[in-house]
Amino acid sequence: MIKLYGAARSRATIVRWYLEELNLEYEEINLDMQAGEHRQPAYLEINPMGKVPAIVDGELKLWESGAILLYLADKYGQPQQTPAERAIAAQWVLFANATLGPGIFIEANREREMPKLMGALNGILSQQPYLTGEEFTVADVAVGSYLSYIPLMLQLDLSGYPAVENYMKTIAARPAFQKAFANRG
Ligand SMILES: N[C@@H](CCC(=O)N[C@@H](CS)C(=O)NCC(=O)O)C(=O)O
Repeated sequence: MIKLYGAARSRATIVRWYLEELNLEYEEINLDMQAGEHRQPAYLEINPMGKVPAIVDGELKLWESGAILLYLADKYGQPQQTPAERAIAAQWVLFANATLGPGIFIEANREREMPKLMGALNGILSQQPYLTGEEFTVADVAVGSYLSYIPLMLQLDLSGYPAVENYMKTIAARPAFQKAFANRG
């Protein structure tokens, strides 16, 4: 069974959401970060960077939430993906972690980045229900997670991005999302 290493209110929620979407069985190990469990040798064997989330799936130890999402998509998600489809998934996962997250959650970037990024997302989501088209995919877990962290962590007015707000409501209604976010500790 897949083991998910996380901690309360951590990015483990992103991985938990996708594990739930894929209906996979998994065991969750919650590290006490206040007590420094993520810096203990036993966990550094799994992630030498001492950060969560990480998974263990058989022989594989894997860390970085984006890499974990892409692995799960590849192994357990939509089958027979073309190189182009896999690249589009990677594009959105990298966008979420490297561009959207820092653009919104690092205060010094927000004023400059938020209108561009949220405006573009609003344009895309005005045309189609999900980021890659008609189907919910791993791209929606990656980007949707960061969008869903906005009302949980920041007080930002998103009313200028109505298609993004609708999208956030749609994904938050998914049972897998509700289970994952309810268990975020
Ligand atoms: N880019 C990494 C970020 C991981 C990360 O920063 N995790 C935080 C919790 S959300 C953490 O483990 N912090 C503990 C520390 O840095 O000591 C990912 O997406 O997995």
